Amino acid sequence: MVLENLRRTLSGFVQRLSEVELDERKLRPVLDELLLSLVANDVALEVAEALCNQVLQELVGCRVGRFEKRKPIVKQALLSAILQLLEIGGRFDLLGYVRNAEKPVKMVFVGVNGTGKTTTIAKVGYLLQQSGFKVVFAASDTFRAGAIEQLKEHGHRLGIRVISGRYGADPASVAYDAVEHARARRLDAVLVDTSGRIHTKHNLMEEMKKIVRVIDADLVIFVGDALTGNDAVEQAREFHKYVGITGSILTKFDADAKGGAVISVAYITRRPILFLGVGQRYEDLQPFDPKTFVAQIAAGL
Ligand SMILES: Nc1nc2c(ncn2[C@@H]2O[C@H](COP(=O)(O)OP(=O)(O)OP(=O)(O)O)[C@@H](O)[C@H]2O)c(=O)[nH]1
Ligand SMILES: [Mg+2]
Repeated sequence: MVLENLRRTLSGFVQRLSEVELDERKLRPVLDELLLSLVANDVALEVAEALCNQVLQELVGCRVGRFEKRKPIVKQALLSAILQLLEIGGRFDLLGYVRNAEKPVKMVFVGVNGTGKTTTIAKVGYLLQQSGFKVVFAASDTFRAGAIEQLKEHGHRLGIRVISGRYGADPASVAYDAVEHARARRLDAVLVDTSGRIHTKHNLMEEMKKIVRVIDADLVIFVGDALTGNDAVEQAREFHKYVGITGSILTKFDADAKGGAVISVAYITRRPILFLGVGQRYEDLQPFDPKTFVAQIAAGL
């Protein structure tokens, strides 16, 4: 027994000799290097800094082997922090949600012009249809020339009815008509296309708020263009602040997007990423999987 205790004490002593405690001075150079990699991968600077500071706090005071390399330890901690962030809102299973929710499920797609709202609505409509749900589109972008025809073209190809009004009509009332249509025909989901191009941010946000309020939307989905990096982050912040979003879809991943926007948008909104847009065909909508995404990021750090 005495011998056993002595052995344990001795081995603890030897272990302490071969270990060092991590402190900020040892960690900073490695963190700075990883911060630059994150930024090079299009993560917004403020988000990259916040993640690195979080990792620093977690690691300071940890004991590691004296000759162990610091970088793999710090990198692993950073990747865990990113994974935790991406799983924060829980995975959002859209099909499961629609299956269990009261019908019709009302979804409003928001975002600035050109990010891919209308294309994404067509893709989500197709996905729902493939799963046996009955869907209607609301052409609530009554602002941009050609917007109504664009949605109608998708509706025509997919065999999905589009409820529309005149250009200049109140977008909220078009959305409301689509909900009434869905109720009368016992449809499963209403997908509302909105305008991204209003003169001022204030007007745009007021218009979105009104649509969401008038139809009592179940889901508000932010659509951002992953290629625009920091701009997408600012937009997500604004829409979340003024309208409140359920989650995000980031588009154009087929076009060489580095992926940082996903991390930044998740960090700023603390809401799940639902899908990634990976092309222009209806099938090009990929459910977002945090683990696969982090594995891809890991390869690039
Ligand atoms: N490569 C690629 N292109 C996409 C993707 N999603 C949308 N696009 C393209 O992006 C362009 C703009 O898409 P829209 O769906 O019209 O964008 P929007 O947000 O509705 O634009 P506004 O109605 O002007 O506000 C179109 O040329 C789409 O085909 C994607 O995942 N990958
Ligand atoms: Mg559009």
